[in-house]
Amino acid sequence: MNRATEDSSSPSLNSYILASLVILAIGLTALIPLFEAMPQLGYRTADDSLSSHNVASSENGASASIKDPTGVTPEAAIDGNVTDYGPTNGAAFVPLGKPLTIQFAKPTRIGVIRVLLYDKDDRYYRYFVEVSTLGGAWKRVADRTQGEWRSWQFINFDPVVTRELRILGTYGSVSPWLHVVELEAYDDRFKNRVSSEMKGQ
Ligand SMILES: [Ca+2]
Repeated sequence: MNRATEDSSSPSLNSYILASLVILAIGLTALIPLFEAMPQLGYRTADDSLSSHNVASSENGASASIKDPTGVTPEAAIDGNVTDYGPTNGAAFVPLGKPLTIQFAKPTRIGVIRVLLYDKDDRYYRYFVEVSTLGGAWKRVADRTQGEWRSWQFINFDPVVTRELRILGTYGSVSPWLHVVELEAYDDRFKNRVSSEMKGQ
């Protein structure tokens, strides 16, 4: 049986090993773009905690602001801390009628928002939440300007791609402030997970 080799000699075991290594190297090189694309495809290899998917957290590059000189500590609403707070600390203090605005690191698809309003007493709030559309207008995704809204808020809506959202208090039963201990935003893929992890809170 004739087999072609570079020097016309018979193929040896070494040439088979070399050929196998070359094929393996080509195969691995072809897979690199796939591995690089995995984060964009939503695959996570290490941290799959719910908070790692919260695009409104400072840890994930979001920023918070209150465009009013009386509003203070907007960053407390996106710091991931939902346990250390009191009547004068641990929340964004937002005057009624003024928005707390949260900007994401980049335009992102969201369909679920979870908010913790100050809940160390029986007070309640009224508020609404809006997201900016890519055209620049604001779209209201939650209108809670009626009723009594306390503690953890679960907001679910048709998903939108947005870079920015805002929450604005319209009423506070104790004082003219909206106290936002934390606000989180997720892709609607996490709706069930966000909802189930609220139990017991
Ligand atoms: Ca917080």
